[in-house]
Amino acid sequence: MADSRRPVRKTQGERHASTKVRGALKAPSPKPIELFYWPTPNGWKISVMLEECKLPYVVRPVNIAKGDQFKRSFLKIAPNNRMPAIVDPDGPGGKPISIFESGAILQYLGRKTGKFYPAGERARIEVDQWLFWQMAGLGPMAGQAHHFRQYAKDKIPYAIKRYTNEVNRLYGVMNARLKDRDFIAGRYSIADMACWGWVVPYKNQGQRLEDFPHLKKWFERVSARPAVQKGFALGRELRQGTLGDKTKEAEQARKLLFGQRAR
Ligand SMILES: N[C@@H](CCC(=O)N[C@@H](CS)C(=O)NCC(=O)O)C(=O)O
Repeated sequence: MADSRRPVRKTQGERHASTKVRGALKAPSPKPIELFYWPTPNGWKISVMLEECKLPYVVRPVNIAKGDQFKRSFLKIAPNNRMPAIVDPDGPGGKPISIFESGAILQYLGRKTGKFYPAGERARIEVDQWLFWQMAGLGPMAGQAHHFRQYAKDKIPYAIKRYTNEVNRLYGVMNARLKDRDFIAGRYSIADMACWGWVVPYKNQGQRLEDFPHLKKWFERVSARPAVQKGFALGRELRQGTLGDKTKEAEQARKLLFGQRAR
């Protein structure tokens, strides 16, 4: 994780902070949200949402391949040693707040801005159920598919089949849902942002988008949004290689990530 006392690079997001109105009194620029981030499907959810909402933010890289997620300063914010997390200096009551778990962060940012998370109870429930579906289903199952297909040293046919099939089933659920609508839960929302990043690596999950035509169209629709492209590109340069590589670095990262027990 970057030292938070160090001056940080301005991100695209920070550009939104200054509003110049000639001759008028300038409203104080909102303090940027700190985004603890690494470019992965869970990280993209939040970089995309910040870009969509045009909120000012600064990136605090959490290099999970090098163990930044175990640093004491990060654990104070995210005790589960997983990114993403945020610190909003302008939280409820004007006081700072830190949040971990990408679903909770999306809901918070949606409530804070009134964007991409409807306030009406029925519409909100629509979004919530699909958001939780992603958090508890699509994300974890696709993660396991990545693990057993790409990263596990021993190729275990049962595990590969189990998670590839389960992701296939989940893609089928999304495909059916998108048959007669453009977005997962009514209007474009945090539910779409949550799911999108997990469809990006569909090939690594052993899936073909051609088998899911409604999902494919939705994926293209969401991918075409400028904020999605910006959020997806954020920090791409930070990541070198992938966990499945045969390099020494990848081997060390796999040891660090896949042998975790209670500390
Ligand atoms: N449920 C968490 C999952 C976050 C998560 O798994 N993050 C991964 C990267 S995608 C991570 O930080 N891994 C670090 C590790 O495994 O030690 C969320 O959605 O925020």
